[in-house]
Amino acid sequence: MAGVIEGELRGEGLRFGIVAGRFNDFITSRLLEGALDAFRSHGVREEDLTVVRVPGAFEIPVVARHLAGSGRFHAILCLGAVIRGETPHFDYLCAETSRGIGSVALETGLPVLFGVLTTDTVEQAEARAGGKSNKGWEAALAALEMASVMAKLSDVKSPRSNPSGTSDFGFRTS
Ligand code: INI
Repeated sequence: MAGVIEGELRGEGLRFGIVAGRFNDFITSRLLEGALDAFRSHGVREEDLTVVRVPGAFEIPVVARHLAGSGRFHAILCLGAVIRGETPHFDYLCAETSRGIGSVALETGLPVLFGVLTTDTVEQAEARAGGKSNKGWEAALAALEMASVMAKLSDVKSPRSNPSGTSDFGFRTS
């Protein structure tokens, strides 16, 4: 039987940093509310949630990097809204923002979640930032799951440090 490591959606004792762009605030504030609701309803304490607002999506990665390097958080959640109709720089902005956020995760080894909407129209953005379907909520659940997965992975002993070849989960690692 294969050993399977899966995250749980339990927020007790976990700390999250949230970086949210102010550009298109009528969308990003809804994503932020969705994310905060998701964290609170899964047991994350108010004092374990830190929100940093930044001007726009382009500024998200540098703040995410700062928070990720602080050692204070189990995961960082990035929220923003880039809407094509409003900028000729849409493709550059989306590419830079996603590349930057992905780099922070790989560089720091911390889960850094991508909750940045990239849509063609305002209507599409609104549909993803509503009460029923809210990408902020969804990204917060992914943050909870990833924080749990990473905690479990850090418990798995490598074969080198664990010559018996048995993990904490009872399955063989070598
Ligand atoms: N920032 C966004 O988050 N969304 C956008 O749609 C957007 N548009 O359309 O330009 C946007 N621009 C601002 C950008 O993120 C930076 O804040 C700005 O260029 C200063 O660096």
